Amino acid sequence: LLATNVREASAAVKPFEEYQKIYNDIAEKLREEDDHDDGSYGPVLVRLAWHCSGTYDQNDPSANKGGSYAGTMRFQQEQNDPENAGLKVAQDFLEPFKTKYSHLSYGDLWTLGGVCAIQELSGPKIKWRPGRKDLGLDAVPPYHRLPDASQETGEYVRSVFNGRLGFTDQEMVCLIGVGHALGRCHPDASGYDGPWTFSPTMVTNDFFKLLLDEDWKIRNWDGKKQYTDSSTKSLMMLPTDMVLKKDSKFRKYVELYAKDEEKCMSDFADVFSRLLERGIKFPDSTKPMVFKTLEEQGL
Ligand code: ZEM
Repeated sequence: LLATNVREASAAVKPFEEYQKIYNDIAEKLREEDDHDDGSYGPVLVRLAWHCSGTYDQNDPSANKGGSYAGTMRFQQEQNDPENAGLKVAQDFLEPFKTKYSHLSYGDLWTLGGVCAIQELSGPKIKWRPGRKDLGLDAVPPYHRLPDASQETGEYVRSVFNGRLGFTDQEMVCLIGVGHALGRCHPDASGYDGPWTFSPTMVTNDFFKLLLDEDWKIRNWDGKKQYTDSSTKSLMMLPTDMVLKKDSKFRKYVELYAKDEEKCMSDFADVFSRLLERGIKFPDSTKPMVFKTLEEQGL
């Protein structure tokens, strides 16, 4: 018997080679289209994978329990969640692969897009499984499940990442810090502005180093409250990011990941993979897949 907060993935999936082909298509498009932001659509693809998964609530047995399974961000209703502003770009980027590989569900497409982006931006290998199914409008999760960046307490961050998503302190620190090594904030999307690191198209542990080493001051501007580094004034931290430095239980993991990049990357690979599978039960016949990068294939 399945718990009511879990959905069963389809066992009727394609062989590994088919998904490696889709991975390669996405990776090649990422390489070819470098006209976005800092030169890559990769970061926004990672954010799409996170936002379609991060709506999961382990306590919710209703039809609209969220998570990546149901591909409901294809509905206007979910796109209109203010937290999802700016993600249409990523959906549009991936849409041609839905047309080309019509057997692929949106949940599988968007999570695979995130896996591909992380690996192609020199991140670790992320295990991935297919079998999510598109569900209807009644599966759209309610708003306010995705975290609100203006909150500045550990209690709030834990209410999302532990209360709803079931992650430990260490796992949430790892997810947030590696996620925010990538990309930037857009005034016309979230209202925040700027990148977290000097290499926003590379998966690194730089977020942790910068958070500890730099002197972060509230930015003096007429936008939302955010922090800026005193030395270059070109980087940013969100209020929720600063919690990782201020809360002593979080901070010890920030220190660990700042010092040990290898541990940081292997923990991230594991926890990001589990994030993409929250609320889904996969049949034993579906083995986790690990894709080769374009570079490894000499492509
Ligand atoms: Zn983010 N994130 N995020 N995040 N995120 C933004 C951008 C990106 C929070 C948040 O409010 C914001 C995780 C956790 C949390 C990425 C990945 C991951 C932006 C800027 C905001 C405001 C959006 C914009 O303006 O376009 C909060 C409050 C979080 C937890 C407390 C986790 C976990 C992530 C992945 C593992 C990425 C890659 C971006 C950059 C997107 C881009 O377009 O460049």
